[in-house]
Amino acid sequence: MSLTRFEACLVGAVLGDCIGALYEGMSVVPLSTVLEYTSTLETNRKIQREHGTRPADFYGLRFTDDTAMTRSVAASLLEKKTFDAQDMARRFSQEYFEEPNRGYGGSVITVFESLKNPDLKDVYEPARTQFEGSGSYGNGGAMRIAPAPLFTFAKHKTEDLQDLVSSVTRLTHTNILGVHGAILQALAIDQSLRLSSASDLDVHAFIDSLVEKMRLIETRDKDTSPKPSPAKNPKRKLDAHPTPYTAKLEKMKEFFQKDSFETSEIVKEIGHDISALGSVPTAILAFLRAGTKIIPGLEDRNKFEQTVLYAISLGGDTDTIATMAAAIAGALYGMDLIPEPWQYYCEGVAEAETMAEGLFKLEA
Ligand code: 8NA
Ligand code: MG
Ligand code: MG
Ligand code: MG
Repeated sequence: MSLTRFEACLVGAVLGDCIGALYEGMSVVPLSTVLEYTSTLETNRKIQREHGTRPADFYGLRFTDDTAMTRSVAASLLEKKTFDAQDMARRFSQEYFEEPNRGYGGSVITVFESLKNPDLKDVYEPARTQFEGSGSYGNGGAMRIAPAPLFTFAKHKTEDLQDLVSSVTRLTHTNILGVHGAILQALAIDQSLRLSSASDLDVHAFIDSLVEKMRLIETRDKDTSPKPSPAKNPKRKLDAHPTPYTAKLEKMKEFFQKDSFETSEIVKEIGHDISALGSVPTAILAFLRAGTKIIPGLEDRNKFEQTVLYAISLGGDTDTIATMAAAIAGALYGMDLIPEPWQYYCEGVAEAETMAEGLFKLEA
């Protein structure tokens, strides 16, 4: 295992967030629009290099809540060298109050308010009481989880990954769908780290391995949360399935048996919204599709670039879907496939590299 794959996991996540944030909430995002934007970044960088200046109208891309929270997860794991709920909760809350305008979800900010109270005994309590006790099913747990699989990988403690992810996620998201989404995202990164970057990506093997794990997890943890829950008022047919993540992964296998499938079909069956169930499987699908088929219009782009551009073109919660897809892709491809101009113009890349290096060096 090489450092470059750890770095590309966290750097990729930053780039997916920064670039994806330009389109967040747009239900339709033409691929050509995103491609044109990144081409402009590349041209600007070339001019900047040649003339030593930055075009006057260009200020660079800021990261959002996805990266802000990922950094807190990494910083806490690095400083404590273990999971420390109080420390991580304090970092989430402190980070939010330092920079509240990073585009946080509408409800999670009330958790940060409560976590600010120095007399709070149980840091898990504020999240548990969200949504009449059903907890948030948003993708805010999954979007920040990349440091967790890196941590357990470096420490040779992959058997602890699920518990770690659950503990990190439940600080803000206690709905079982929020927790399972974060676990699925972490498992995908862990699988990606373990693949040989020299051999072809096998979509069916990758999905089957996730299905096997998620089926066990979903049948073990029945959804006992009180209302409201998306299963009670499903947006998509598969959301009401008793093991919905498993069902969506199986559905993806059907998609991949066809030569091509449409974005509208993905949105209808899998989703592209701010729920974990409506975005984590989508991010995995983007990674797998870009990793195995050339996306029409992106013939000149490498697999990492295709992953990010395609993930954003699926629309909806674009920063979060792209950050998750790019973390999985980076963990496989390493830094060689990550364009320098994208790194240059996105905020937080150097810190992501430093944190990845710290995680890589952790010892068992
Ligand atoms: P969250 O926990 O506040 O959840 C996000 C939203 O999901 C909530 O505000 C609710 O509307 C809804 N929700 C979650 N759980 C329930 C429930 N049990 N019952 C009813 N409604 C529920 O925040 P988060 O951290 O999960 O949010 C992450 C997303 O929000 C990311 O995409 C992030 O980038 C951010 N964000 C998204 C958009 C967008 O338009 N897609 C815009 C700004 C910010
Ligand atoms: Mg965001
Ligand atoms: Mg988002
Ligand atoms: Mg380097």
